[in-house]
Amino acid sequence: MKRIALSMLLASVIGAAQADTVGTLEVANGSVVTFSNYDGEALAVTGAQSSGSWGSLFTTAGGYFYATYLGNESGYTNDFSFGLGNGSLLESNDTGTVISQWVDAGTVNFSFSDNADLGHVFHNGDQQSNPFGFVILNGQTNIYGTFDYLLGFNDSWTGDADYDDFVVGVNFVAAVPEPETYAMLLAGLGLLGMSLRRRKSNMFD
Ligand SMILES: [Ca+2]
Ligand SMILES: [Ca+2]
Repeated sequence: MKRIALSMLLASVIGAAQADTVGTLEVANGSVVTFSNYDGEALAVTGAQSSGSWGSLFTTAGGYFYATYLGNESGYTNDFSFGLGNGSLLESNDTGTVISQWVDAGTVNFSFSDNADLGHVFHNGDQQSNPFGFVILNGQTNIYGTFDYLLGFNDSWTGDADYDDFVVGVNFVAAVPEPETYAMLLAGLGLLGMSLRRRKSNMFD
């Protein structure tokens, strides 16, 4: 009986530990949006785009969020950027530049900024105001890597809706338990085993 109880406990503990390691990047409040004239620099690596979704990105567990600069289409005095934690991606960066940030489960804290014309800062989760905001495009593999999603920002200064003014590829890697977690788990199981053995030997005292 005790052996069954112990194996059940072991299975549930291991199951819980494994559940902690599984986390994904998901779209919240998504709704389809269509657009045209996606013709930014990112075209060369992403192909033509004509639809995506509104919404925000959230993670189901803690982990590392990666953002890769894929290109922009800006002119005149435009100056766009992408912020993630203390890091940012700028127009002056080389395409392929990557920044990363630890994120807790929930809405990912990133933003797009229009630093010139309108001075807008648009955070993930803000109410989108067509055509100002960003669309979430399907993930893909291109010369810069494999991405969970592509994000296309539109600054709307001219009222267009092409969502190629600043393009970022994003990835999420869920946290893996630290070795200490496993050490504590094994130590706990060891104590349990000792107490069971002690009880068993007491039966024969
Ligand atoms: Ca635009
Ligand atoms: Ca554009």
